[in-house]
Amino acid sequence: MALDSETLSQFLMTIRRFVDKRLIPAEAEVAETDRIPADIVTEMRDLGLFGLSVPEEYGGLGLTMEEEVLAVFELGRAAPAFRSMFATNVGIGMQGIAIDGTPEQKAKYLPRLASGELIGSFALTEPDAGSDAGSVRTMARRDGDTYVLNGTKRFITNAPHAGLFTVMARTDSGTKGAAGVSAFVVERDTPGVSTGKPEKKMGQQGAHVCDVIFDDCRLPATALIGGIEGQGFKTAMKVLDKGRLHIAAACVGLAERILDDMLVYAVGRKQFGRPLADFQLLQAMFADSKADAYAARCMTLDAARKRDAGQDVSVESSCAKMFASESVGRIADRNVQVHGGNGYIREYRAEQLYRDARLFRIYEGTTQIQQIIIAKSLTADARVRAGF
Ligand code: COS
Repeated sequence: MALDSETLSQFLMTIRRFVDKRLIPAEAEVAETDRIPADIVTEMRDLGLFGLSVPEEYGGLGLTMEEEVLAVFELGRAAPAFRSMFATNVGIGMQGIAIDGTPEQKAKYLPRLASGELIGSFALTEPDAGSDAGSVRTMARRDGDTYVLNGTKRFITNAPHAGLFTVMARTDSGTKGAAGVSAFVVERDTPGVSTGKPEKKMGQQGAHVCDVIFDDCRLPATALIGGIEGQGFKTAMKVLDKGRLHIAAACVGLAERILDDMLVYAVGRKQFGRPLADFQLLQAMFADSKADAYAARCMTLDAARKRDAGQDVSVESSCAKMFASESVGRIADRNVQVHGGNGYIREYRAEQLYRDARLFRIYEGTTQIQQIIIAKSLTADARVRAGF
């Protein structure tokens, strides 16, 4: 349910204060220790961040997509590792259940995901199935009232902390591609589930990814999301349609933060006897960055409103994710440039945010996958219009 405007603006102000007073000051420590302090995680839980989009009847805040992106514009201003802590619960780690789960699955898991007591992870990618998500090899073999799961999932965000996985696995070995894939909820303590060593990454220290291995892991038949086989790929795509809007919003928040950092540095730092901000070559970078961030904000909000209105936003979601992630990459790069030599030095945040932003163009679908989704839809419509 949509919040009234005063409650919404108070909520957004509370998040902004939390980001400015708690998250941004802790960035250096998190980057250094690769760990988000426990008291910050507790504060995130108290603010309801783990349940932003979980329906109110299941204990979440029940935000609309528009409200969620407004909240994530604020949260995205801090280094992305903080958002990652709760974002799999808000997004891909929970949405499979929220969108396609049975009433029993929703009642069993959503309240604990909303409170942050349970961390949810989305397990789609495999060593040989990244962009080609329909080619997953993890098998779920039906055996009486159970399924037996075998396979390895790769780069699973928050897997080291997860208590629950949404797992896409093949239930029909005879059907190649998307149609043979089903989605399951798998509890961490199920015998046969294990996780690998957290990967050493280029950026986003404090957010953890690792392999998840299923070795003769026996699940009750009730673990099949929605209770219908062969729907798992579609569930994953619906989850990603929403997830990509969330990522676009995170990119907008970070883009606006980096532009602020760039400007503050440029008005303070002098060269040739004048502040950097006086130089027109740098002013062009500020202007391009503002236009990039503003366009990404408008596109993300528009797509979110369309989703709230019940429209299919697969194309808009891909446009927003592609544009916002590419634009935050450009802005992060300009920020390093404006900082000059200091931009390459750890003490300044410019180099960290540059590395952190790089992932946005890759996960939840690379820029090239977004291009394919957009172009496929456009050409299909054109064929219909042109009668081909
Ligand atoms: N919502 C609902 N259903 C969808 C859908 C969506 N957004 N997108 C596709 N589908 C359906 C299609 O309608 C089709 O259904 P039918 O077989 O009933 O016609 C089915 O799913 C297969 O779709 P398609 O043929 O388009 O699948 P492809 O194998 O060609 O894959 C891409 C399409 C490339 C878009 C998909 O594999 C993808 O998104 N890959 C990237 C995965 C990704 O983001 N990975 C990151 C890891 S997750 S953090």
